[in-house]
Amino acid sequence: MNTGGQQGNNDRMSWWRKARFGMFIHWGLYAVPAGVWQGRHIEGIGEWIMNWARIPVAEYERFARQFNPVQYNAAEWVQLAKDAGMKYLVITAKHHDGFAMFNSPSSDYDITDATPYGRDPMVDLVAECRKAGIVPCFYYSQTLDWHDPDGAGNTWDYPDEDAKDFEAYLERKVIPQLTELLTQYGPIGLIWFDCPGKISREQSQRLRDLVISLQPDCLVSGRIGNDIGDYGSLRDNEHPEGPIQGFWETPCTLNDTWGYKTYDENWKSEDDLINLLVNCASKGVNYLLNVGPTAEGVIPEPSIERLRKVGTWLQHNGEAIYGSEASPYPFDFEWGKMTQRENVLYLHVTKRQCVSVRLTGLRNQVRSARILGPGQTPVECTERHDAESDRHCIELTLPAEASDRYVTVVALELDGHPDVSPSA
Ligand code: FHN
Repeated sequence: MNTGGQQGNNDRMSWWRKARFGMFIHWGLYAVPAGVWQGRHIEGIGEWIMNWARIPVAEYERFARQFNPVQYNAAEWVQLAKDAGMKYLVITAKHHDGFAMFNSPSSDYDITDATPYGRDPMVDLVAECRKAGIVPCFYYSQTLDWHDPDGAGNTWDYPDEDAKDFEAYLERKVIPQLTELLTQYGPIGLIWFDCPGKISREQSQRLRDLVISLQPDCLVSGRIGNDIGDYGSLRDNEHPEGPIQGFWETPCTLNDTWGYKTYDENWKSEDDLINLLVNCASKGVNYLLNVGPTAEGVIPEPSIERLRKVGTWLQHNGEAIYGSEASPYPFDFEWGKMTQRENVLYLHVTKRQCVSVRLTGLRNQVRSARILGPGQTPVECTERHDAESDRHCIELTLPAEASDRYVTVVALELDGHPDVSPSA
């Protein structure tokens, strides 16, 4: 697990904690080859194609001349995030290939100078996010930069790693570009740094200080390095199995790549996605789910279909996710998982066809039990003393006709803050 730091406090982290679900967007020049180089399918995540195929800088730069996302429509992307029930959006402003997907006055290797498109897509994206109430955020690769001779990672054009002046790269490229990102678009929710690698503690600290000096409320992801992020990042596609203290997020893919590949059709089902979201929420972890648009600016249809279904589920069940906290129990149940908010416990029944839910160890009185969704169907709840375990036991019988196709959520309203004796 990446630790990444826990510098954030409850005030600073408030919007992020409540959000629980965000959209990640990996969009860059790598969407032009889209997983294919010189007629070969290149294995691995698509945004790494320059590295996997050892594409020389001069050849990779040519993708910029082909990058013309005439179908890009910021309003549609943001509407999709909204339909999916996502509350923040993190887009790659610069990934490891070093190309700035925004207007970067300090560099010519950016979308406005180097592509036929010639415009800054971030202007509209941020504006649409604001209209929709979604927090706009930027991803920025601070250490790996395969374009810059002093950035880390490009050993095919610039093999002598020892000759690289990483400090000069930070001063020449990273600091000016972060300044641009934090001064050109108004308030930004967070900078999603990634792959810290060799960055020193002092250098990470300098980047953090820069972000906060420009925008005091802007968060910094744990992958800034040296444990000085506001929150921790789990590994890619890592799903928490047990309780985890502090502020955490897990970045996840919909298929097996972040950046678009024409031939990656290994899509997770909407059922999987809803279950993964529920699992994250039950451990108090944010779920950052990726889409990889094409070079024309289109989000692949299988992503759209799935995200809309997750959003429909959230329309009925969002009360159990947004602003929720981790389950007070340190384990999952045979019927599913739990979240809590104020004096309500949310029982997420992930096991299909489960009609009977049993919960022991709850010391509160239950005021009401209802299934979230249309009708808010009341649920019969019986309380008794379980002689075998010598514990208080609640049993709920779920009416089959009110069950959700994916995950049925029962809201148990209690007489106070949940008080449990959490032994299995
Ligand atoms: O190398 C990157 C990768 O391309 C992608 O951006 C992911 C997203 O979490 N982060 C790095 C690998 O962990």
